[in-house]
Amino acid sequence: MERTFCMVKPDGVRRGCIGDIISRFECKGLRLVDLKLVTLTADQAARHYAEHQGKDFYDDLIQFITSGPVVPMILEGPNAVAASRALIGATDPLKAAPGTIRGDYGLTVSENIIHGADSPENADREIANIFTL
Ligand code: DAT
Ligand code: MG
Repeated sequence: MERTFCMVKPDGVRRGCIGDIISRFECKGLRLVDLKLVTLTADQAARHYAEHQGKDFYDDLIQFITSGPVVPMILEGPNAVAASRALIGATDPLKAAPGTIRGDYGLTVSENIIHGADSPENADREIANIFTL
């Protein structure tokens, strides 16, 4: 059994998509282990997106992810990382297939509704950053 970390971003919360998104994960068979509604601190946001530091979109990304409440969650199931990434779809909602969360709910890469960890190691690190610290 594998655990992953996903997080409804501020645009998803503002637009009232929390329930629909959680429902998709549940219907897929992933078990919800924990979730909460919080606004990330600047430090949490910087740690969460450390790999993108220095990129041209980094400042906007930090501004956006701290702009309102998010819904971080821990999901569990066989191949939870790959399964959740498949449900979420490509980073750019314009390229994400219809039927994926980003393909169905998003329009722009800078506000793409949801985050999903890309490896079990990053999932553990992201869970520690946002649920433990
Ligand atoms: P993903 O969220 O699919 O793992 P990523 O890790 O490459 O994608 O990027 C993290 C977030 O940064 C992404 O969800 C949205 C934002 N982002 C990525 N590329 C971008 C770009 N070219 N312009 C603006 N925002 C971007
Ligand atoms: Mg990523």
